[in-house]
Amino acid sequence: MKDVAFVALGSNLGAREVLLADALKSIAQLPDTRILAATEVEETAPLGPVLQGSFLNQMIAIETELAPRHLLKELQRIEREAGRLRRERWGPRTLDLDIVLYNTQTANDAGLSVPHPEIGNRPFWQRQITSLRECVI
Ligand code: PH2
Ligand code: MG
Ligand code: MG
Repeated sequence: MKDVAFVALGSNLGAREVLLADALKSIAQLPDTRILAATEVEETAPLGPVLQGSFLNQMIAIETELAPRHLLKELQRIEREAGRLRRERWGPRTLDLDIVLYNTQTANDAGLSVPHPEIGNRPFWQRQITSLRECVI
């Protein structure tokens, strides 16, 4: 059965707009996965403890047959291909792809928490979720 997931895209290092656009293309090419809707890209002030440059953030709704763990694996591969290095937690990154929601499912194991634990702390995610829900449902 196909599931609907919301995936957040973020970048605050390098050619941010190009990195987000390329990520969208890579996600569109995942097996058994289709992009249903995408929000505008917005510039957001960095949240969290690290002093760093501002982010470009966007969110997409996808329909996918990949289970959450498999989707996460593919998203991490796309992050690596975008030159993502895992250095400082919460630090600057070329590309961050986070599963924010996956249907009504919840998961809470190593490296995979769904809904994303930061969902309540990011006003731009709240806006993006609302706007995607208007398109998708
Ligand atoms: N991601 C973080 C830390 N801080 N701030 C903004 N504005 N946007 C992000 O995507 C973001 C952040 C860690 O994932
Ligand atoms: Mg993140
Ligand atoms: Mg992440």
